[in-house]
Amino acid sequence: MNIPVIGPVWDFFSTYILRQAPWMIGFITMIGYILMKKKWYDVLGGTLKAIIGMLILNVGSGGLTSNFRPILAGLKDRFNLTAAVIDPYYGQNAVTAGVEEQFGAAFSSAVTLLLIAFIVNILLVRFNKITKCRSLFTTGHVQFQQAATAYWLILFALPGLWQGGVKTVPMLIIMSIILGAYWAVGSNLTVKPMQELTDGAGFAIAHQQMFGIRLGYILADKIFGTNGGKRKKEIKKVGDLELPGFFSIFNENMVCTAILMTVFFGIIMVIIGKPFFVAQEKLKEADSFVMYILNTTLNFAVYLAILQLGVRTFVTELTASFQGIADKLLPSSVPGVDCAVCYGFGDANAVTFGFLAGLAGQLVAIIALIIFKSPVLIICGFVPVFFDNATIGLVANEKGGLKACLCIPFLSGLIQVFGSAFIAGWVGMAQYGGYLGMFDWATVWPVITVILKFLSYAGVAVVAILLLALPQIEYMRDPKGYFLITEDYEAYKEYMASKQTSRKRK
Ligand code: ASC
Repeated sequence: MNIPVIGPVWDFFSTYILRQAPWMIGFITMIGYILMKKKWYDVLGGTLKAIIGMLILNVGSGGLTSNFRPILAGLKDRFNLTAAVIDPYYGQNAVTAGVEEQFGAAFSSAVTLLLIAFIVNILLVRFNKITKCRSLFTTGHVQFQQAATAYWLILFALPGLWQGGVKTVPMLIIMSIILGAYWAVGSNLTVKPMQELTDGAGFAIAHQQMFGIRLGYILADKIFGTNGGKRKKEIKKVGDLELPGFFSIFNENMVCTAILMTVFFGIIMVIIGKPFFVAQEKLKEADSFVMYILNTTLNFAVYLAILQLGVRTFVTELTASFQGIADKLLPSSVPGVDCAVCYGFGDANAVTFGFLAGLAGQLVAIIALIIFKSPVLIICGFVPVFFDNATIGLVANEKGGLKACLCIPFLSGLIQVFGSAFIAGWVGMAQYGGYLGMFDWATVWPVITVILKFLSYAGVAVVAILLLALPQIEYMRDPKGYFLITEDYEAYKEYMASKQTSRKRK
């Protein structure tokens, strides 16, 4: 769809701002501070800090991904598997190749879809007295990946939308409603877990495992925690572990990460074998493989530390300035940010434990697919296995302690593989070598696709109603605390404490 009025300005905005998280975060910070009528030099300083912080975070998360993605994908070559890699970037390539081949047209609508769905998200937050949505998506690179995958899934389910042109308006409107509602509702689900984890830092998660975060939060509390204060129980979190003797070195996050990653990735790299890495020109035949493994695996702790520095640099700027937006434009709302932002909070080791438990779950699921001769094979991609499970583990640890931090990401790892195998096989994306594979895209989106496939256009209404009902249900369960938690977290805590005391008295 051409938007003649906005034209080149929009092109510039979508390419360089909306889809580039650092600039989007900087843009929002700038608007927020301007609305707060800050002095121009404060606006400039705050905006720069936000952009730089996010760029630092990107160095960390990009470094993790580029170092460890080839290793996991290497398992595929080592065992000669024809498998789809679950990873947002492999998924993106699969969509691009698939749309071209299946529909004979270059795929270009994801950006337009992204824009309209983003407007749906803004409107849902703007009218949150009615919709109860409190969080705005700001992670453009993720939105772009999701727009591409949603495009395929919806087109697969509703082929009638395709009328010989990639740019039909009804198609984009239907897609935007579903995607925009998913963004608003999904990130809204993370408001409570994040406010509790960060003691009211004032952000939600706008990423690819938002339902996973809430599910992990609920399960951790119900199974391993106090069940909303109903059960008397002391929660032993990862950070409470007091390890004796040699094990005490694991209390230090960097050391813990370094040792665990060296063991786990070391084993995987030895299984893959030196020739693979030589062929990839990562090292020369004459170089020491042991030192190469150590250099690679120790870098995990390095990138994690960089990532956390990035979070510390930008988070306060973003959330302080967002107050301006919440006061003037989007009442009672918080910014939805990259999942990695929460790694600056909670027990640092929970990130590592969650990841490893998720990896174990994924490996078990992959072996099951091989044993049961599944027609679709999946291979772990680094982004889902790390970023989903570290995040879910961190939240689970907060509510349910160490056991929750290990069991729930393990379960999530199983679900990521089985859910992705099902959906990628069914819609035909597996044959193009990849699928997005993040938690919500292995659970919520397969369900949405099934509903749309079997109910057709009525399914669009069903999906929209089901999604939009979620914030309403959460609101009805606690009308008083619902907006207070974003508006004034200290007051919210007092309110919760008084609720607990009055419950005990009864
Ligand atoms: C994703 C994706 C990334 C990472 C990053 C995590 O889903 O596409 O590049 O997660 O956002 O910080």
